[in-house]
Amino acid sequence: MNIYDNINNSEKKQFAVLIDPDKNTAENVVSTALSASEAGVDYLFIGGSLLTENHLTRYIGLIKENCNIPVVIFPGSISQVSPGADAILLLSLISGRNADLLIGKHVIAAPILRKSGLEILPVGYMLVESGSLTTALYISNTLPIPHDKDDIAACTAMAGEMLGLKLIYMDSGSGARKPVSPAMISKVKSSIKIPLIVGGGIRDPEQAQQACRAGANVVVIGNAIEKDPSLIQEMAEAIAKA
Ligand code: 1GP
Repeated sequence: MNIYDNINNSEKKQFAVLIDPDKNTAENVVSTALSASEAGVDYLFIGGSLLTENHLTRYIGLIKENCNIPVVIFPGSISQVSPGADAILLLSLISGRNADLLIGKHVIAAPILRKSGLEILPVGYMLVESGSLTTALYISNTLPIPHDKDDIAACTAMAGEMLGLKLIYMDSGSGARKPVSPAMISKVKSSIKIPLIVGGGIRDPEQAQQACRAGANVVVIGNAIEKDPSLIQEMAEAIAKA
């Protein structure tokens, strides 16, 4: 399956569950894969800004053994390339001005990615200020887009699209106090033609639905589901109805 085409051509809103390999046991990963499958989750994203354990490849294998949902690596570093997945988000951190995360790491990763056989999804990744210093911000050593500066977000996304990136991902950061505002999502969506992924700090089905209605094509939820796995079903229903 070509994942980009699947995102780009989907007429319905899509739901990605994020699995942080450091925060899950093997048992959790299996049960998340099973309940995601039952709930009709579209993608399982896996990765983290900072991984201290070496579970990534094993957990991808476990997911593959237990469900047919496409697995997309959401890498925090170039060590998170694992050929067992279906695709990888090649993130260029366009909200920041850290040259290494705009292009430097990509140069080093390119030959590894080419050999991996993974589908490469080129993403304009935008961190949005969320009320606290998230791991992604600290590790990336960048300034986020201010929460209420919708114009900056729209111009950044437009520039990413003009540079040829195929997706925009607006992220408040994992466990963010507040998700990206519907106003910002809608401003960005109306400024671009490429699909929009939104995540970070979405805790309840209403917020997921608001993000979709504002223009997100794919909503990503990690923390809330780690804390309460029964939310998968509710979130999936809310996103499907959006
Ligand atoms: C973080 O967008 C993802 O990069 C998901 O965030 O864990 O807060 O849902 P949460």
